Amino acid sequence: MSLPLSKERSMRTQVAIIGAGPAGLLLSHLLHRRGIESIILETRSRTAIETTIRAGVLEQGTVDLMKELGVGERMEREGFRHEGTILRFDGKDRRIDFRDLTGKSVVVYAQHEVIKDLVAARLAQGGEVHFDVSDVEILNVDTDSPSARFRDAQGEIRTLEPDFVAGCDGTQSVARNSMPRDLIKGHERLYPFGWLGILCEAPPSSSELIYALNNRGFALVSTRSPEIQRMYLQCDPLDKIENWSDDRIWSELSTRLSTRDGWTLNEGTIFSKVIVGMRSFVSEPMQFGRLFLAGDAAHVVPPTGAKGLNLAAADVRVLAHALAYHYRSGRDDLLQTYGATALRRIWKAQRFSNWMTSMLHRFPDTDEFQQQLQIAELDYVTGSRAASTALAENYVGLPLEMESV
Ligand code: RFL
Ligand code: PHB
Repeated sequence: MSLPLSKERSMRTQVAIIGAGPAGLLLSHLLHRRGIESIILETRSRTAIETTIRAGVLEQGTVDLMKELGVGERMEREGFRHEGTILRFDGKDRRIDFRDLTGKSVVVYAQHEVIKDLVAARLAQGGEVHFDVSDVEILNVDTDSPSARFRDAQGEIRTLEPDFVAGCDGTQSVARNSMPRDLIKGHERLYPFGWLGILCEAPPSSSELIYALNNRGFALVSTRSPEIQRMYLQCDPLDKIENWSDDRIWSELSTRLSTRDGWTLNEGTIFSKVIVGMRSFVSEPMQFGRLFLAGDAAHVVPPTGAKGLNLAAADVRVLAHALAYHYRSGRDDLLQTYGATALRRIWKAQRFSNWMTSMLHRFPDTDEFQQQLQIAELDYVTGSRAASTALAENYVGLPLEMESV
C-alpha cells in the first residue's frame, strides 16, 4: 500500500537508518563519530526497546566498540567480565579458559541495557530518533534519490530524503522485503527445538556461564546481576508457556544441570518466561542500489553461540567504514564490497552457532550412537588445547576483517 502524498513533510539526511536495535543505534554512533548525519526510524516506543529482554554476551570487539564510542561507562561498571565458560556433560564440568587460550574475554551485559546507553547518548548528542513510527516504506533505492516514507507518532506522513538507507530493522525487515524478490536468495535452517528463557530473583549459581548437555536436553545458566539470573532450557518450539509451571521449570533445570559432585542450583521467584524458536538464516545480497542491510535484517543465528548482537555490531563497523570512505573520497569501492566482506564473518558465525547448537542439544532423532558422538565431541573439545582454542576464539569473537583501499 502506498501512502497518500498530501500533507507530506520531508527531511534531508545523509543516512536513513531503519530500526533502533543494536545495529541501527551503533551505526548512528559510528557515523556521528565520522561527521556523517543520520536519522533513525523505529516502529516501537522508547520504553519498549529499552525493556525487551534478549541477548547477554558481548564479544571483546563489541565491548571495545562501546568504549571507543564513549558509551561503555555503565557496561564497565555493571557488566560482568567472564574469562571462561563451563561445558557440563556426563555429570561433570570442563572449563574453557578464554583468557589463557586467546588473551581475550567477554562481558555479560543485557542487550536492553546496551540499548538504553546507546539511545541516551545519541539523544544527548542531538541525534534524531523517531520512535513509534508506522507504515515505513523504502523507495527508489536503485536511483540516486532514495527515500523513506513513514507515519510519525502524531500520525503525520513524512519523508526522509537520504543519500543511503541502512536496513537495520530485524528479522521481519521491511528493508529486505523492499528489494526485488527475484534478487534475494535466502539460506535457512530450522531447528526442531526452541529455548524457554526465564529471569528470576536469585543469587548467581555460578561465576561463569554453564552450557549443559543432558539426556533430557540442553540447559544454560547465565546471569544479569547479583540479584537477577537468566536461564534457558531446550524445549519444543511449539510448546505453550502455560504448560511450564515454575515448579516444572525448576525441576527440569535441576535435572539437566545435575552433576556427580552435588552442585546446587539457586532457585527464586521467576518473573519472566518466554519460548523462542531457533533458526539459522542468511539473506543475500546485503545491498541493492543505495540500500544496505545489517544485523538480523540480513541474518539470524541460533543463540547458542551468543553471536547475533555481536554480528550486528560487526556489520555496521564494516558499513560505517565504507560510508565514511565514500564521503571522504567520493568512491564507492568499499560500499560495493560491503556485502562480501560482511558475509565472510557471517558465515563463520553461522558455522560456529550451528556447531555449538548441534553439539549441545538433543535432536528428536538422536540415537544412542549420536549421543555417544556428542559426548566424545565435548570430551575432545574440552580435552584438546587446539580444539578448546577453536571454541574460545570464536566465542570471544574472530578478528574483524575490513577491506582497505
Ligand atoms: P533488532 O534488535 O531486532 O532491532 C531491530 C529494530 O528495528 C525495529 N523495526 C523497525 N523500525 C522501523 N521500521 C520498521 N519497519 C521496523 N521493523 C522493525 C524493531 O522494533 C527493532 O527495534 O535487530 P538488530 O539491531 O539487528 O540486533 C540483533 C540482535 O537483537 C539479535 O541478534 C540478538 O538479540 C541475538 N541474541 C544474542 N546475540 C548475542 O550477540 N549474544 C547473546 O547472548 C544473544 N542471546 C539473542 C540471545 C537472541 C535471543 N532471542 C530472543 C532470539 C538470546 C535470545 C533468547
Ligand atoms: C544470555 O545471557 O541471554 C545468553 C547467554 C549466552 C547465550 C545466549 C544468551 O549463548
